[in-house]
Amino acid sequence: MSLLTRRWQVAPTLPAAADRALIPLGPPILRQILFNRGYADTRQAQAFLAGHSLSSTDPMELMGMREAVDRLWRALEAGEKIVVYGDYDTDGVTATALLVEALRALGGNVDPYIPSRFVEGYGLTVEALQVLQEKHGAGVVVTVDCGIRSPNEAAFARRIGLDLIITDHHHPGPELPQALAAINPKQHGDGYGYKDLAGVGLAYKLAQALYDRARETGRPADFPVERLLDLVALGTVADLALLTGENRSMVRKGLELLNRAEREGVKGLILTSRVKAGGIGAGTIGYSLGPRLNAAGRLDSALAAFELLTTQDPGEASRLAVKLETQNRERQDLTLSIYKTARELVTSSRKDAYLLFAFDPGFNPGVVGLAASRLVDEFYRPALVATLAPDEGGGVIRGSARSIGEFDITRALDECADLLEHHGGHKAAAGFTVKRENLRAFQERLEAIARSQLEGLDLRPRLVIDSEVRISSLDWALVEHLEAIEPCGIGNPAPVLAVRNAKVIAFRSVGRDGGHLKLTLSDGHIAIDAIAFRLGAWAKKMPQRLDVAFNLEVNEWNGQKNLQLNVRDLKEPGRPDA
Ligand SMILES: [Mn+2]
Repeated sequence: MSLLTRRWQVAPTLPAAADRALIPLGPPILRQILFNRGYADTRQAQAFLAGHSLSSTDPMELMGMREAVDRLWRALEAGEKIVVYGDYDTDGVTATALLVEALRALGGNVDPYIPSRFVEGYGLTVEALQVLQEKHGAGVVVTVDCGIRSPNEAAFARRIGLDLIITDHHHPGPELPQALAAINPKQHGDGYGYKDLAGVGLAYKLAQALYDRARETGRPADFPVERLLDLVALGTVADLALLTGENRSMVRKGLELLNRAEREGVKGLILTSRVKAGGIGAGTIGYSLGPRLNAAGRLDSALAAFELLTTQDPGEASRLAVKLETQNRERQDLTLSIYKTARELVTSSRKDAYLLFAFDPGFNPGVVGLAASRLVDEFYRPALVATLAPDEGGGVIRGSARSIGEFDITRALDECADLLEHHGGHKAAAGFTVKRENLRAFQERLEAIARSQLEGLDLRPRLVIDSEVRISSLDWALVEHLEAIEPCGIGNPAPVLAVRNAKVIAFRSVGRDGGHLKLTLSDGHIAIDAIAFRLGAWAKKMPQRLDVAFNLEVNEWNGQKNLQLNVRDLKEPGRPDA
């Protein structure tokens, strides 16, 4: 059970005018949720519900796209070797698979290259670029999900006469790489209307532009580019990109493809992870499919995940899916043990820390980010977990950082750039390498930055409640309306509803060690079942009435479907929300 109490924050009631505008779209609870998500007028709300993107999605509006397409087109026509240079996480692997498939379908001579987390680490290296030119005979290298912070490597490529095209969605650093083309909607001067594409989404934009060129030149490919959206859904959700705008529309289409499971690798994953085909949502990717695709790169080589996604051989697909399943179990065990050690390190040092920092030379570099995430979940502080970089001869420390909404970790690392070898990432997640002799100074400066920004703030996780409701309003029609909000995840959370002062008519703790709780709640007329994960301790001192925050769900059991509250938090009535 979490040590933290949550702050309940009930969303402000929508103004009457906004409510009137949204009346045609559904019942009051849905209208309130649309308003909470920022869709205040009919047109925006309709586009959201339909999964349409309101901004232009023309790939040519991305800066650098024309140069990239011109160069790749020349390579395609000449049969020149193209290498797609990816990353070892799910976003990077799906992006690599997507672009390799797209270029191959256009008749391209393409090799994938995914660096090893253990040998090379993240991103471009001059050694790899040299090998790609000399051994693979590459004339063009296209990066996906990496490269925007590699000005030195881009300069090297230029020196050896290797054309480099960068596609990356990470925040650019102060110096942009002088590549043949750099595509990144977050770079200064880019006018593309949607900024939150994942690496795989950006790879898709490049594929789209290439297919548009193919159509214009009368060289049609043998399959529609939309068929690659299953990969976009996997990478976008696994990378924790916002599920808004264009990402939302691509993920929705991608989920349809995933549920049809035409790709052999997806069939394999569905079997080994015991996911239900037809029932795959964003949550299924986040909790089941994404971690399995990630596991290969965390423990060994991400190429296994790439091959799983691109193979057309059912036998190979099931062999690789079994391999990923085994690696995922191993990854879970490793994460737990590193998390426990890191937890001891951070709790033994200081109790009032604004930032958690755990370094141990024995940590496995593949899972330090996952351990950092668990520390953030438990303590609600930015957390860094670091280990010795295995490839750097013992003098360099490599780590992962995860953060909270109140603290932009990549900006904080920028302020420590003079002490770091490499760093980069997003507001909420980043990576870094630091020389051993700079470790202490780095840690101290980072702690000072965290203190200056976080001191005095009420640092507790918030639970935003979309709407207070009555038990009598929880019916099947509402479930159907709420389905239109899917896919839910980052930037579009699953709707949280709350009932006040519900009568507890039955309860018992369930699960191993009684960690969970089953409840039956009532408003005096209607009863409804609830499941409360990790809240089993309430069974020891259950009040007669409860305030309950929950997601409304359908529970399927023994062929029976029932409405169920999936409890997010419990509170005694009358206690303040925050
Ligand atoms: Mn990414």
